Amino acid sequence: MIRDGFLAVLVLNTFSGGPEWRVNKMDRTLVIIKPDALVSGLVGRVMSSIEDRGGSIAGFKMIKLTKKKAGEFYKVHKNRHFYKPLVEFMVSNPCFVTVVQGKGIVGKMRKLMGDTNPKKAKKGTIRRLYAVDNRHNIVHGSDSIENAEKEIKFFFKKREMFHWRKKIYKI
Ligand code: IDP
Ligand code: MG
Repeated sequence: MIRDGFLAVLVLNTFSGGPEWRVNKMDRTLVIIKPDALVSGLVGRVMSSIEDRGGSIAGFKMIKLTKKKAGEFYKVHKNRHFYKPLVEFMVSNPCFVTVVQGKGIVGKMRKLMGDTNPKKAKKGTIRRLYAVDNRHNIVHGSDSIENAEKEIKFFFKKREMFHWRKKIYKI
């Protein structure tokens, strides 16, 4: 209930479907917060670091991957020794799929994640800070603009992504 004299500060969301939702054709990427992050209570910290780097959240949902979906997502690695355990890991618990938007965001998110192997990842990166090993490494991030578009489409319908204004709505 909003009363006289009470200042309610709300974030104004405006929703628009269709291809125009992408503000100024801003770059976007797919970040997956993997099941190990959820289990370790790191979801908030990962999200904070994404926002701290200037990433705007355009889509976000919690999902439990099926083996079929995880296997398809990582099909490029089908013949690698780590493929099967990777799929098992990704379906072990829910994860958060996230569309992140911003200038040069694909590279920014890859830099923030760090090397696949946390031992090789630079100081301050998410994987260096939180990952256990090169399988359980907290986050996925698209590795190119082209793959980002494909990966976003793999998880999100247009109506599941949002265009919102960077403006505080005051009553
Ligand atoms: P990336 O996530 O840094 O882009 P990719 O080579 O695309 O790394 O591998 C996809 C995922 O597969 C990694 O994030 C990690 O979870 C897992 N993975 C990659 N290499 C290995 C490995 O040598 N052993 C175990 N798991 C691996
Ligand atoms: Mg990759």
